[in-house]
Amino acid sequence: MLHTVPAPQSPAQNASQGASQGARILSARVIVTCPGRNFVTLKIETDQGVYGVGDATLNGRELAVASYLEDHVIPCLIGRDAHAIEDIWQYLYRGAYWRRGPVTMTAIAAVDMALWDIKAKIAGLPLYQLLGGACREGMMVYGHANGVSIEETVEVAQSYKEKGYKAIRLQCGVPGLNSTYGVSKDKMFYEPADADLPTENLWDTEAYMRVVPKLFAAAREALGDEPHLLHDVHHRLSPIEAGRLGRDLEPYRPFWMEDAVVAENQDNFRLIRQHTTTPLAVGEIFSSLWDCKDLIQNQLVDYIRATVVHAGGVTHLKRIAAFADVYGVRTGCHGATDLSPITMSAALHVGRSIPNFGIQEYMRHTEATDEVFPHGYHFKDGLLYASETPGLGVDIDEEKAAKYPYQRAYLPVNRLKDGTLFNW
Ligand code: GCO
Ligand code: MG
Repeated sequence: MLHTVPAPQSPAQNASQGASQGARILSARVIVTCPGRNFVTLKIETDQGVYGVGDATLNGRELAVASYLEDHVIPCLIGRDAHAIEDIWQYLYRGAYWRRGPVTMTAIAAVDMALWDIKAKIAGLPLYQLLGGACREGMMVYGHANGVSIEETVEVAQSYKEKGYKAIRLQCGVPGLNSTYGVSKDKMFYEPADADLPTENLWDTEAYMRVVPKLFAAAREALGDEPHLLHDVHHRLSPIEAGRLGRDLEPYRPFWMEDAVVAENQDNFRLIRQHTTTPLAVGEIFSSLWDCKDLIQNQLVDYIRATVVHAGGVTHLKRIAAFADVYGVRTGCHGATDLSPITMSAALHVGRSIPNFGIQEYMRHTEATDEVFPHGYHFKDGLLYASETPGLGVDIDEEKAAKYPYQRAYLPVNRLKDGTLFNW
């Protein structure tokens, strides 16, 4: 849907349109494309001919965000000053009355990214320069090694090490389970949203807890002391089980244990902390600072994984990072394939400009995705480098995008052997 009708002027709106030169929002469009997986993109055009792009992808719930943007956000944007990023953020957050939540915050994030893209293009600077400038050159990333068996996973991890990766995430199959989170047929392009309706997986905590320490022992033995080794529990343990797993992994000095438990109850992490010195990472499904405020200020986690697209954009992620810095918590932004190259680009500009950058997740996108989203960031010797072109340094090729229509796809669900629905 193309919205071009100017919104009525309110006094507040007039105020926010005051000082800056030009760049009013003329129109905004949502583009849905599926070059191997679904991506939702917001493109905002200004009366200066400059446009910006923002990622609005929420895996398995893509069209909800598209509708939120088209039906409820875009009509409020037309005619506004594209430079008034903070005011527009507040307008969409406070002004909606219904705050937070993944759909709302993803939509706000898309607007925010697109506006930062516009501002930086108009300034003629790569975005990180507007965010305070470079704190470092490249951002350390971690790649994903996975395999059905321990041996296969370690072999893949070796190949990541040879490609120059300084940090590698390890996930292997669990004996007795046909499939599990993090293990894919395609070693390079892991894609969990694999079916038209949710696939049903089985889960077995005891078998899982037996295999992971063995995986880490084998990997440390084969890879040596240097590479950082990471693991994602994907929300599947109780706090006391997580404490045990963390302790079992300590001899192999993991970089982090991610999403060890569900995080709705932030006190869960207090219990884990009492039992292990394995560093903890959390936050890929968090939508705002309010989801991690207690975890950060009580120093219950070491890395915060909230990212640009699902946590309110560049503006809000900067706020989360600044808050985390006060407590010595570093960033480790989510970077799975369901986050489009627009998010990756934005995350790298944020990462480059903050003092407490920790690590960035990096899963390669397919060739078709890279063609739909041409971008200037690149990988070298285990680090990702942000684009140096003005703006975010990423675009959407709409002709190519149009070749890949939306295909419904869901993430799997998990059940225990007795049929109980469990966390996936
Ligand atoms: C990760 C994540 C992903 C998520 C996926 C869901 O650490 O990369 O856990 O693999 O499962 O992003 O959409
Ligand atoms: Mg994860």
